[in-house]
Amino acid sequence: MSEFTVHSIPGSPFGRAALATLEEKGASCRFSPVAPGALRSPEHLARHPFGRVPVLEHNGFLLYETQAILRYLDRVLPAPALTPADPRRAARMDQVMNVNDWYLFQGVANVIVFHRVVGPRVMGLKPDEAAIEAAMPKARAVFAELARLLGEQPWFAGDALSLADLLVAPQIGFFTQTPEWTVLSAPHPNLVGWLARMEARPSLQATTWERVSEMAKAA
Ligand SMILES: N[C@@H](CCC(=O)N[C@@H](CS)C(=O)NCC(=O)O)C(=O)O
Repeated sequence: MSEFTVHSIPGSPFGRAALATLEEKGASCRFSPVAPGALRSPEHLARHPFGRVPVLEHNGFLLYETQAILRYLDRVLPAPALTPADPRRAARMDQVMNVNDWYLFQGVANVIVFHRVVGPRVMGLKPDEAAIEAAMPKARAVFAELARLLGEQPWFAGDALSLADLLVAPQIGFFTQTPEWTVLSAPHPNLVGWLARMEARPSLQATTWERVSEMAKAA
C-alpha cells in the first residue's frame, strides 16, 4: 500500500495539484474519495476542520492546505526539487502560489469556473451570467498579472518547473472549458503556451477529472 493518501474530490483543482506533485516525484498514492455531501461529516471534519479538500495523509500525519501539502511533499520527496534554490526565484514561486489562492481562486475561478463548469456538471445548475460578468474585471487583471510574472520564461519560477506551476495549472486549465477563455487568454500567448506545456506533462495527463474519477471508482 502507498504511504501517501490524498483525500479529495475528483475535479478539485487543489486536489489535482497535490496528485500532480506526487506524480512529478514518481511517488504512488492512494486516492480516497470524499463525497461532496460528506465535506461536513464528522469523519471529514476530523481531517479538515474547515470542511474542504484536499487532505494529505502520510504515515499517520494529516495535513490540509494545498500550499502546505505541496511544500511538505517537496521536502519529504526531494527529487526532483520543485522549489528553486535561488531566493528570488523561490520568492516568485511563493508569490505566484499566493496569487493563485487569493486572487485567481477567490472571486475569479470560484465564480467563473463554478458557474460554467462545476455547477452545471456536478449539480445540474444553470450558469449565473450576472455573477460571471461581475467577475470578469478581476479575471482580466489576474490573467494580466500572471502573464506579466511569467514573461518569456518557460515556467513561473524560471527555467525549471516549480510548485507554482503545479498549483496554478489545474486552476487555469478549467478556464479553457469556458467561453470566457477566448477573451481572457487572447492578450497572453505566453500563458497559453505555458498551459499547453503543463497539460502535456504526464503528471497533468494522469490527473484529469476523468482519470481521478477512475481512481475514485477503484478506491
Ligand atoms: N485553501 C484551501 C482551499 C481548498 C478548497 O477550496 N477546496 C475546494 C475544492 S477545489 C473545496 O473543498 N470546496 C468545498 C466547499 O467550498 O465547501 C487549500 O489550499 O487547500
